Amino acid sequence: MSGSMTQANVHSGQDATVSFPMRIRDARVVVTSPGRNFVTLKIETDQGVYGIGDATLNGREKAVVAYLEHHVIPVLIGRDARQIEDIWQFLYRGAYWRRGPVTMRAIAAVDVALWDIKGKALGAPIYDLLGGRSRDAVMVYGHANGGDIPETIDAVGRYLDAGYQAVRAQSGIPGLELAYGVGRGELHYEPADAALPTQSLWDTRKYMALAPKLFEVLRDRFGPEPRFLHDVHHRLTPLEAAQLGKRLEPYDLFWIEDPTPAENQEAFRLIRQHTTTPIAVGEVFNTIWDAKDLIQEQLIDFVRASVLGAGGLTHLRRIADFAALWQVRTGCHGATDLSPVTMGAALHFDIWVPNFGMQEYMRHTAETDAVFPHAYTFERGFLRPGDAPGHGVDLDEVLAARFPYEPRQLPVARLTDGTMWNW
Ligand code: CS2
Ligand code: MG
Repeated sequence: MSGSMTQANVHSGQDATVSFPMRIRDARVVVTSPGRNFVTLKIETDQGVYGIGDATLNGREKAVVAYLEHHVIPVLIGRDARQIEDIWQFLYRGAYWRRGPVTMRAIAAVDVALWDIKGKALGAPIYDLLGGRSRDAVMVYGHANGGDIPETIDAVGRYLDAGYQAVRAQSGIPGLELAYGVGRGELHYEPADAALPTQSLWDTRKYMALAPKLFEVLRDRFGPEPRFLHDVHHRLTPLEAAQLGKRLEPYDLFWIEDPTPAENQEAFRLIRQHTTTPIAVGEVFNTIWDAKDLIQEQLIDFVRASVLGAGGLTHLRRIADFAALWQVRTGCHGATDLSPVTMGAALHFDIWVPNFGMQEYMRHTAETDAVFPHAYTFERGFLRPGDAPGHGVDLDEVLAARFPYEPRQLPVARLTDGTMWNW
C-alpha cells in the first residue's frame, strides 16, 4: 500500500513524536543462544520506532532465518508499518505456497514486530489495541517433572507451595530411558539437546499403566482443588487415547494434551465418543485450517495454537474468535523454545481474549531473561503483561551477540522393537 496517508502526529511511547506514514527502513534477523537458540526479527521504521518479533522454530531455526532473509525482508522495506493486516495478507497469500511452520513463524515474527511498533507509536500496550483487558491476570501452568511417580509428586508439591493453581505433571516410566517431559537438569527442561537427534524409547503399555496411577496418587495427596494437566505428546492411537481419557476421568484433569497426532482431525471423533476428559490440541498448528473441524465439531476443549506458531496476533485472534462460537477456549503453547518476545505478545493476547483457558509457562534461563528484558511479571501462578507500549519485550543486541548459535535438534522416539514413533 503506497498511496498517500493522512499525516498525523502521535506520541511514540519512546519520548518522541512520530508522523505517519511510518516506512519500514530496515529489518534484520538476530540469532542468539543464551541456553537455547532463538531467532528474533527486528523491524526499524524511518520514525525511529522499532519492533521485535520471535521467529524461533525449535531444531529448525536456520530454515526460518533463510525464509526471512531471502523472501520476507526484501518485500518489507519501504512499506507502511501501520498496515499490519495488508502486510499479513501479502506475506500469506502473496507467497502462493501457504501455511507450514517455517512460513507461518516468519509471518508471526513480522506481525508481532508490527503490533509492537503500532503500540509504541500510539503509546499503548497491545492489549489495549486488541480491545482492552478481559481479566486482571493470566493463569499459567508450570511443568512438574520427575523420573518416577514419587519424584513427580514432590515436583508438583513445590509448584503448589509456590502458589500455582495449575500444574502439568509428567513422570518418567520405569524401564524407559528419556521419557517425554522429564528433564535431566534441576530446573529447565530443554528437549532440543544435541546437534543430532537423541533417540528415546516409547512403550504404550507401560505408559498406559503408569499415567492413571500418577493422577490417582496426585489427587490423593493434593485433594480436589489443583488443576492438573498432562501432555501425551502425540504418542497414542485414537483408541488408546480414548481409553486413557476414560481411565483419567476420576481424577478430573483440566486437560490432556495432544493425545494423538491431529493431522487427521476426524480421529478425535472416536476419542470424544468415549471420554469426557477435556482435550487440548494445537501447539503444532499453523493456521485456522488445522483446527477448523476440531473446533466446529467440538472435538477439543482448548486450542493451543500460539502467537508464534500461528502467524502472529493477527491470525491467532481469528482462531480464538472462531473457537469462541463453540465455547472452545485458548491454551497458548508456552514452552521455552518460544522466546520471551512470544511470551510477552501472548500475555497481551491472553489478558484480552474473552475465551481464555490457560497459558503454559516454562521459565526461561536467567541468561535468556537478560538478553530479552521484559515488562511482564510473574506472581504466585499468574503472569501480567505490564503496561509498556507495544508488547513490552526488548532485545539486548550486545548481550545477544555473546551467545552464538549452537546446532540443536529435537529428539526422536522409537518403539522398543526399533520402529520409528512420534516423539
Ligand atoms: C511441549 C513442548 O510444552 C509443551 O507442551 O509439547 O515442550 C514441545 O515438546 C516443544 O515445544 C518442542 O519444541
Ligand atoms: Mg505439548
